[in-house]
Amino acid sequence: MSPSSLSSDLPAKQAGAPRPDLRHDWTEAEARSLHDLPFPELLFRAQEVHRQSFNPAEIETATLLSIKTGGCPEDCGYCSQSAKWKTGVKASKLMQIERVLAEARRAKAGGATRFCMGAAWRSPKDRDLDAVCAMIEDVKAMGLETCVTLGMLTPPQVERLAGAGLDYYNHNIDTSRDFYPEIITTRTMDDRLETLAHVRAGGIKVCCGGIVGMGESVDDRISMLVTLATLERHPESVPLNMWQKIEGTPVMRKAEPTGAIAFARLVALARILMPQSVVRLSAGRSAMSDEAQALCFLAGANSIFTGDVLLTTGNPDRDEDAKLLNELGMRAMTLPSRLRDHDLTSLSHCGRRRAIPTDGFASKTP
Ligand code: SAM
Ligand code: DTB
Ligand code: SF4
Repeated sequence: MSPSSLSSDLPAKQAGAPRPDLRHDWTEAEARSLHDLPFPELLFRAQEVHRQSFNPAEIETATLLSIKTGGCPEDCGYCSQSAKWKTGVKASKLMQIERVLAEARRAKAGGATRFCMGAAWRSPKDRDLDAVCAMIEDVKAMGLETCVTLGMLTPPQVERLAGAGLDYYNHNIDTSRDFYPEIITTRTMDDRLETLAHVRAGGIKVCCGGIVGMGESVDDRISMLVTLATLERHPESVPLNMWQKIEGTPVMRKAEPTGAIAFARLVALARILMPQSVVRLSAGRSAMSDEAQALCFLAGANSIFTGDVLLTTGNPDRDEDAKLLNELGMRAMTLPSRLRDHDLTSLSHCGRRRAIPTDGFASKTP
């Protein structure tokens, strides 16, 4: 299939049954041999795989909002929001829905197709979930895809989020199984995998990736990707974050900067191991040159966060991103029309139902 024959609604296909030709039995040795290929060969293979499922000129754009910042009881050694570290991040309460909706409108006006809401919780309380479900319903009603990241979930909590019409749940495994205890001690990799299984069983699409540059080895990075690629179903979305330096965190003492080529190798590997997943060049773009970002797109990354903040740290502003995409002759993906016809009229909210406008949906190329 030629790239030009691919339509811009390809990610929508991932909601369907998994393709029988997707592999879920990758070994770390195989992944290491791919990773270590001569760079041009690795990129060539990743590009071949990329073109089978995606238009390489298109990039998905999502905007993040921290709806509950700081004061988190977990001890993730990389995070500005853990109450255990003195990072200067002030703890705040759950944001009022009106403010969240105003930010979602801004994200939509800026061209984002997905709005991701993050909360610094170990796991949400049921009372919190009432408010988050209302946010999901209202953001979805604007014609945006919804994603939340709230920490660990029980099956009934997943059911409530699914009932609110949630599209994606972000829950990262962050690193390899071996390196995990060096970064986080208040939960295990298996706790993470358990929530992911609940999310999957509840019919919500999975967004799961990790962080690079926390002092882990290349084998740890590869092992993290193999963990994702050997799940029963690959995550629909795989965010790869370059660690954003946070003064006051334990990772600050062990972090090593990751070069653009090393990062692009990882992107290419993710693309080859999980051909139909959207691979997001997630946190860390502020510290990357245009050329480094372009290299990641060539390696198969096809999603970015837009908007000048992530959760607590910076991101390139929309104008910069627009200029980069324009210079590369690339464009932002538009939402599949399927969403207009189906999801927006079939929401079964946490008890609320309303007429949902389907106008104002024009795609916007930054
Ligand atoms: N508390 C929830 C959780 O841990 O799943 C949601 C919020 S948490 C901030 C979401 C993800 O952000 C983490 O799993 C981690 O992968 C990423 N993250 C946090 N701090 C980061 C940093 N300094 N640099 C890069 N990624 C980071
Ligand atoms: C993901 O993988 N990266 C996002 C999102 N999922 C929630 C978060 C990045 C956070 C970067 C550090 C900060 O802004 O605090
Ligand atoms: Fe809390 Fe999530 Fe940060 Fe860990 S990554 S400290 S769980 S907000």
